[in-house]
Order: sequence, then structure tokens, then C-alpha cells
Amino acid sequence: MLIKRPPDIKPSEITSLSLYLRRREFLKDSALAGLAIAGLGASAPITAATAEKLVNIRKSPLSTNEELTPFEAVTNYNNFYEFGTDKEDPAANSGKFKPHPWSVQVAGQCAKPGTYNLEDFIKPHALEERIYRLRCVEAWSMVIPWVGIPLADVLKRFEPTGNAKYVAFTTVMRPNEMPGQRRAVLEWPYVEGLRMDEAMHPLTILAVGLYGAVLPNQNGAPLRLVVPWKYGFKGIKSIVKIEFTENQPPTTWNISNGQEYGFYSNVNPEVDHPRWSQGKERRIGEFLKRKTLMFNGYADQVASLYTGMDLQKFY
Ligand SMILES: Nc1nc2c(c(=O)[nH]1)N[C@H]1C(S)=C(S)[C@@H](COP(=O)(O)O)O[C@H]1N2
Ligand SMILES: [Mo]
Repeated sequence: MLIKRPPDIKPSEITSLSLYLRRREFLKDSALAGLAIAGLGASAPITAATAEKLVNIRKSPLSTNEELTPFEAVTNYNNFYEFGTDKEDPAANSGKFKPHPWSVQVAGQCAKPGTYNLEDFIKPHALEERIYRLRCVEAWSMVIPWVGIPLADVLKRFEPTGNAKYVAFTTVMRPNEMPGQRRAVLEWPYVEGLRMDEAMHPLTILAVGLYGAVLPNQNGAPLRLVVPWKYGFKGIKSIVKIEFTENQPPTTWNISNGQEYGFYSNVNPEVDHPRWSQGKERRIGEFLKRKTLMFNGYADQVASLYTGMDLQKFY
């Protein structure tokens, strides 16, 4: 998450792409769609048109109605250090990664620990589209149409016990497929965690897709966390383990640099990162910065989770 260079997507590129995507949306249901997309394909990003579509997705009332960040930006400007530290690296280096078949180990304080196939706990008919802002600690943001299910619905099925106070998540460890893991830029595997009430909050989802299609590898295929009121780094990708714990679990960025990254990681314009302000953000594709909102704009829904906590201390 270190800033290495200014974000490098030109607004002009995004505008033309946005038009392309709207055109696709318009054509989708017509008999000519396949032909039209094939025709556009020569100059357009191939992934937008070819990503495997998900079906029967419900629209969620919890979505923001802000303008979407184009598919091209969402899938080519990524943080996924397992594939390299530059924003273009995940798209360039994740082609060999195999997200199928996939299983997730469930462990710790629950009645039903075990190893579950992805299909066992992500029921296709339960999929929802949730359009959320993603606010990175580097002070850029996007609006992404995620496809997923509430994390609470998944967790409840494992019957957490009264001792389950936190949920810990672990990313897959596959240095053969993830070139970034061959270098010690972070401690591998990547780990993250939430307090139980944060994990069970209706805004917290496990995502399996975006833009109506399965998650591209660079966005965390086949399963990643999305917590819209927290900085992007809480959104751990390619999850292989979920563990209910009594104690607060370690988190990768806190291990890496505890002065700069805390466990809570709530988007908070009033608590600066030690090296830069969190007061403003650049929405990818926009020229002028906008003010960062408390809890990334979700204060009405989540502020009560932190009543009585000193948010300077619990950053
Ligand atoms: N396993 C893993 N998960 C990760 C990261 C990572 O490096 N490894 N980066 C995080 C950061 S810093 C951000 S901002 C988001 C970016 O998600 P996106 O690339 O889908 O936009 O993923 C988060 N999840
Ligand atoms: Mo980030």
C-alpha cells in the first residue's frame, strides 16, 4: 500500500471505457449482443466481455447509486501483493492462478468446523449485487458492483459458540502460482480479522463476483471479503480459512507496520495516516479530490458498533 507513483489511469481512458460498458449493457439482451461484443472486442478489454457471467443476481437495497468505476479500472488497478506490489501487477501476473476447485477450512469456536467446498456455502440463488465504495488507505476510491452474499449468512451455518469474539481470515499460500509470495515483501500468508459484530453486520459480504461475472483473479478469486466502511486492505482476497477466535487475531498490515495500520482500520478522515492525510480521496476516473466521509459514508449504519471507543486509539 506504499505510494510508489501517482495513480496512472488517465480520465480520458476511463470515459471512453465507461461508454463502451454502457453500450454493452444496452446490447446484452439483444440477439445481436454476441456479434456486437465480438466486433468491439478488437479494441476493448477482452476480460469485460469474456468474464464468466453469474445469473439470477438480486439487486440489493443496500447499494449506493453513485456512478460505477469502469470494469477496466476495477480489474487493472489492484492491490494484491501476492502478484506484485504495483497496481498493474495483479492483472499481469495472476493468469496462472487456479481458483477452481476451491475449499475453505472452517475452524475454531464453532459447532461445525470442517473443510467446505465453495459451492457448499455460496448458494448461487442467494447472490446479491451490492454496489459499494472501496476506499483504499492510499486515498483513492472506486465504486464497485460486487456480487456476493452477507458474511453473516455464511457464518451462522457454522454455529459459532459464545466464545467466538472475532473471525480470522487467511489467504491461500501458493508461491508457484503467486510470484509475489516468493519475496518477503509481507509476511505470508496474508491474514485479516474482524470483531464478531463487524463480521455479522449486514453490510459485510463475501464476494464471488463483480460486474455480474465471476471475480477475476486479480480481484481475489474465487472468494474475498468486502467491508465497505473499512479501508480496502481489510478486504482479504482468495480466502482459504475462516476461524472463530476468542482473542483479536493478527492482521498482515498491522504486523508489517503497526504504527500505520491498526486492527480496526475504519475509514476515518479525522485520523491521518502518519505519512499523509485521510481527509480527501481521489475517486478513480475523477480529476478533483473529494472529501472522505466518516466510515466511508456508512456512518448511519455502523457508527453504533464503535460507541464509547476512542477512534484515535483504535485506528
Ligand atoms: N490477500 C490479499 N488481499 C488483499 C490485498 C493483498 O495484497 N493481498 N490487498 C488489499 C488492499 S490494500 C486493497 S485496497 C484491496 C484492493 O482490492 P481490489 O484490487 O479488488 O480493488 O484488496 C485488499 N486485499
Ligand atoms: Mo489498499
